[in-house]
Amino acid sequence: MPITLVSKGRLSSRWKTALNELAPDLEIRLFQEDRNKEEVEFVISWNHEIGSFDLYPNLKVICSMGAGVDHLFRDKNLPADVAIVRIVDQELSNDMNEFVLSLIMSHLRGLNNYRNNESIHYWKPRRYKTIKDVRLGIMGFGTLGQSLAKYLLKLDFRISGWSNSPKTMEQVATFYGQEQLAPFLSQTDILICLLPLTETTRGILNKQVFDQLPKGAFLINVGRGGHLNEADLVDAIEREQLSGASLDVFEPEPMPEDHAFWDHPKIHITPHVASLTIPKSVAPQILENYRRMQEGLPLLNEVSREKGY
Ligand code: NDP
Ligand code: OXD
Repeated sequence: MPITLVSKGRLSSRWKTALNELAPDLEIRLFQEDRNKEEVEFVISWNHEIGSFDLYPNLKVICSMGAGVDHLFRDKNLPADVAIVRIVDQELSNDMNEFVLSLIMSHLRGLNNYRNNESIHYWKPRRYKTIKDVRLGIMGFGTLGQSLAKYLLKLDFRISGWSNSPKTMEQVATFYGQEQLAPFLSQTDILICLLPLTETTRGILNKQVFDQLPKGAFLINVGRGGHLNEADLVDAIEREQLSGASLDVFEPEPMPEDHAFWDHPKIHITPHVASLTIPKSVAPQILENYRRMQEGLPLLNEVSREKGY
């Protein structure tokens, strides 16, 4: 039975190669060339055209090409009895850890500011902060959030995490639920968003949240663009409630060329590159799920439809 890649924007050929290296006899199709869709029970997808899955009458599993599944839940017609699985991968966590560390250090040492000064040939040394001067708050203390905390603890950062349900991690102050959001925020100098985008978390990075952070706090958003209320961010920076932000994710992506953030001196932009799934690294878990589907076994990394992540 074939697997079909239903993807806009992720290089299908790399996925096909990675899967066929481990399973040379498995037929991997591309959506555009898939003539016999009734033969397909398992698809791998990223940013599909809404309605694409309606064409697969025998679909059993949709596998996200990434950790996030909000791109799938955009589709209000997802077949009801189809299981949704996502990527959980050490390489993905490692890359996220390194990326967030570089954003934190860039903020502490004022590198974005020097980049702005460089463009106008302006020599202006400033005081900088170090690791011991700040407290990090990781919003979304799941696979990536916890991995990040463990990584940063080794560098002696002070860390707290906020999630839906209670968590414990040595040397980390953990908070959960709406009631513990305020105490979490009040002791966070650098807020790192690693939440999934759901109906509950959409727009969560807003004035109310910013105003509960200590004055001059910094925002790092590597979750999703839909988490951020953009006008509230600009306003919080203007009021100096926030000292700035590093944003990796946007809604929509790509961010439009005329978007005001491009020229904002205190907003640092990267084009959704915090951590990119490496097909070769995740091919084994995808093939394992394909086998489990065929044998009617429980799937790995299955997403809750109810929670939306
Ligand atoms: P997980 O599902 O493992 O973790 C999500 C965490 O968010 C959990 O701790 C969960 O709580 C918490 N959470 C969810 N909803 C709420 C809520 N309403 N209130 C409080 N906490 C909540 O996901 P991952 O860590 O694997 O990935 C997180 C996100 O990172 C992805 O969904 C994606 O958007 C983003 N991402 C971005 C990348 C990039 O390149 N920029 C790359 C990869 C991922 P609980 O544990 O209690 O359920
Ligand atoms: C992901 C992403 O969710 O790339 O994996 O953002």
